Amino acid sequence: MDINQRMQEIAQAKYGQELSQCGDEQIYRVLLQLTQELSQARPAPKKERKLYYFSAEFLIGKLLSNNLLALGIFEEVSQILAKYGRSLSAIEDAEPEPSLGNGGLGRLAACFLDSIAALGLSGDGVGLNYHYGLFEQKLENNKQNERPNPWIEDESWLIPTGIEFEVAFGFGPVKAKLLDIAVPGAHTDIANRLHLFDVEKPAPAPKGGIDFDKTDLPAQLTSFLYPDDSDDAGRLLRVYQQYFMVSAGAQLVLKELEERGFDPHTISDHVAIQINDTHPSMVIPELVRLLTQRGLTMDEAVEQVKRTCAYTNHTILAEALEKWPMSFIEKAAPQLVPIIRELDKRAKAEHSDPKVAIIQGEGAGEIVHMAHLDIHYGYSVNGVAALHTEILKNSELKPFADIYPGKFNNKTNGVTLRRWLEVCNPKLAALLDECVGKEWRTDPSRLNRLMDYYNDTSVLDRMTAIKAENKRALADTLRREAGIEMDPESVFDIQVKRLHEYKRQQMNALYVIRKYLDIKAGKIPERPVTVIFGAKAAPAYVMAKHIIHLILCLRQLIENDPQVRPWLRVVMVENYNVSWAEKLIPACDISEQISLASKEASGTGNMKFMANGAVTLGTRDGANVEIADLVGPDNIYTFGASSNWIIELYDQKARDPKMGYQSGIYYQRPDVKPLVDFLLDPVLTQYGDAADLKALWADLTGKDWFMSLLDVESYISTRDRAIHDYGDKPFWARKMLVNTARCGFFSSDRTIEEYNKDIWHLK
Ligand code: 26V
Repeated sequence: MDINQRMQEIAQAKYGQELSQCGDEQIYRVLLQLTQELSQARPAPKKERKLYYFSAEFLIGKLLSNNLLALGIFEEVSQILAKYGRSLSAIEDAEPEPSLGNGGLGRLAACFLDSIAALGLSGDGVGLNYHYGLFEQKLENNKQNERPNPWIEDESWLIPTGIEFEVAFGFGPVKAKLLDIAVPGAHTDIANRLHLFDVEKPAPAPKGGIDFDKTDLPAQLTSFLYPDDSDDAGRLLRVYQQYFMVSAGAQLVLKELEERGFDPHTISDHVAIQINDTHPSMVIPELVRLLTQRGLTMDEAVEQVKRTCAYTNHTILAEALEKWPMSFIEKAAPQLVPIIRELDKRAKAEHSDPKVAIIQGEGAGEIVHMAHLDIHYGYSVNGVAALHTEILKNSELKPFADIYPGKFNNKTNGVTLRRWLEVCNPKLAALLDECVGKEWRTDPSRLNRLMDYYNDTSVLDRMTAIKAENKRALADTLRREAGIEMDPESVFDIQVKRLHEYKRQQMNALYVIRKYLDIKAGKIPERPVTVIFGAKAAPAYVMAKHIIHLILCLRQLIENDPQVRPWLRVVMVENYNVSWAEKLIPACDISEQISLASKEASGTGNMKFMANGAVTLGTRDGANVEIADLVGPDNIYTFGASSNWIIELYDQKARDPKMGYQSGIYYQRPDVKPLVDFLLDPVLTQYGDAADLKALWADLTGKDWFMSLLDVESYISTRDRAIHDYGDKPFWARKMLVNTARCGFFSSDRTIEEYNKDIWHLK
């Protein structure tokens, strides 16, 4: 097809004018239509066995560049636009970013769909079409406020299908309308689909904040992603959402199975369902129910489901493992209750250990343990990084690993290097083409050949120059969009991820305090550092909001201090999302991955930073362990207590709650106390809310459940060492080079090949 001609035709038909006369937003819509036409013209792969990736989140990000790349017309379109003096990145500004995910789990699902399609495999996503998605973050008066993020426009990536299913809730039936987003595969000619279910009449956006009537069903079913679940109405709504997704999804699976000409008795030969964390776990009893309706006996249905469903665990945090009161399920989906009881009875008959029961408690206190349902009735259980899987097998899920040793397997996460290198860092991608050949784009293991340039000063200099350009571009964007000034010559030290105590943004803030106090005492750092944060806190997560408050107060304090400002800056980007990540990651020097060892299942930001030549400063946690193995100790900065030691400390504490180590550190370590006490200093509290900062101080000195104070000293000294090393340009450039050279393992294409070989067996 002549792309230029088609673009002109669309512009004429839509706007009655030539492309050259169109504004950026109009050109965006022309390209949206073009991309949709090309994607929809692609066939779905015709295969014997098809995967359905069930997930409550798909953090797909903007799709224009991604899809142009997958369709193989990214370069051509960029050149056509250049002829009119336009750039794709400016045009992409017109595209709203869907926020259909919270963080890592949702973004992983999006990377996986990209890789499944690129590998030509038959695999679709199944999820929900949240209208306001995850909230939009506003930073006001040094605090986070939330607003709805309406992202759906009249013309969007959503394709109406006309397909509808009925979902039977306790209060009555609701129609689930299916909308699709095309997922064209790079380097293939197929397209898969992301299936998003929606209600017929969605509720309008709430005015002002994100409060809404959680009992207004069905209208509110697809309003928000995981609405505040700190109260029962919110938690119950979440169960309704989950059942809506899995019931409609299971019906879609069966409809397509029948259309492909297969008998429901043989579903496990033709379908694999991957359950992404426990949010879609009700698909198990729902599928049993639907199969028995279609003539299978209970035994047959259970057997088929057991061979169809596989479960991925994404966290070991006990508070994040879903356990629903039976009364909630009774209310939302009463027809599932007898099936869950039957599944529980069968599991109990075989395994008497109460720790592995699906239903625990009695009477009104009965709860359903969703992960236990998945493990008994799925054929595979996987963790998302080597260390995480070992912890699942040896501690968190040990009783299950003892019963089903063969089910447990590891699938270390990955990221699509198409979005996270080719699209977001085109200059580095072009250099890689020159050095290792364009083949790395289909075979990321080729990136290892970059090691041949370890001593090539011209390549090292070019990598340094590209990093500098990316840093300037980020500084320009921040100046333009947020009025933030930063010194592109300074070290860009970045921590971007959801705000959670276990990720320890508070420990990063303690480092900032250390440097601030040093500078005030006349101890000038070796070189200027810009400490960049991006993080959303769950609206009801009080301590996380206090940490954001601390960061923002520190920022203002330093901005107002001409003595400190030349050496230390704090920047917090507002509303951190996929688009911000694409700008921040290529500009990063030091990647902060500082979770308390054993707590971060994998991390995927760590992999994106690594690919873009940032050097990791991290604990030996999640996939950091594998990054360290791949790059070697000279090309990563690790610090802090080991995961084994941390697990032992938690065990001790469980045995004897008085075993406090944290407050001990505060009182015993003379270097630590002043950092924490600075939270009470009027020098700081003048910029914010003294009570909030005091609450954070009290938590750090009395509880510090995620042990920031345990690691803070080794963190500070290791970070100082990294910043020192940065001064030796060739020395640092080699570290950058090794990181990019070794990132091929973290391509999600590799991860998906492993899922397919070990779990899905798609042919
Ligand atoms: C959920 C919740 C919900 C309630 C309270 C606290 C809490 C804490 C954590 C979570 C996370 C849920 C699952 C999740 O997003 N896991 C992330 O999955 C990524 C992809 O596998 C992985 O890279 C991250 O390490 C992991 O945190």
